[in-house]
Amino acid sequence: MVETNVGKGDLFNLNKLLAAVIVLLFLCIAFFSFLNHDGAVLKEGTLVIKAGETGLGSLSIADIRKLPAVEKKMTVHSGLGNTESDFTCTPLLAVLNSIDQDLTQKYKKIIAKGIDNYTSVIDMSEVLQPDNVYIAYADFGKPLKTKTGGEGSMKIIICNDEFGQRFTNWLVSLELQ
Ligand SMILES: Nc1nc2c(c(=O)[nH]1)N[C@H]1C(S)=C(S)[C@@H](COP(=O)(O)O)O[C@H]1N2
Ligand SMILES: [Mo]
Repeated sequence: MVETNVGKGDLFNLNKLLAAVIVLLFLCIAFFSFLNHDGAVLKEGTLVIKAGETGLGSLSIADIRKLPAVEKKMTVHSGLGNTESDFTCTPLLAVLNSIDQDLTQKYKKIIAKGIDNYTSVIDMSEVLQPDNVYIAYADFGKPLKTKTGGEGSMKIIICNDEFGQRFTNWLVSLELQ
């Protein structure tokens, strides 16, 4: 009699444990699909421009190629040494103006983000300086490589930054603040 009661109690606890594990698994699935949803929207070769959660526009490299192009030869001093570059790029100001001429007045700074979630902050005053902030899409005439080595990526270059830390590679989004 006593043994049967103990057995029932164990079974009840096992069911409770099982239910808890299943609920936990569901929560994990919900959490990761939420993360994945956000990641799926951002992909290399497309630049999403937003203000907070509001999307202002989305531009492909083809869209950016239609804007006035500038060739920028430069030497970037990074941790690995000096790298010679000959970027094909377009001023970030032209990119913002192609969406809405008022953006530079409405917002104070820009958070640039790479596919690896690397972020750098650019002040709007820097964007308004002539010959300073560009979006590059080719180097020595060749499309920039994606993080995974594919073709077609974008990069922020800031001419007044001597060391390329804020040169956001694999650019996927600009958040205006
Ligand atoms: N997306 C992304 N951009 C980045 C980084 C990074 O880790 N991720 N590192 C920065 C740093 S610290 C440096 S020195 C330069 C290196 O430039 P390179 O990788 O183009 O040579 O990239 C900058 N841009
Ligand atoms: Mo660096």
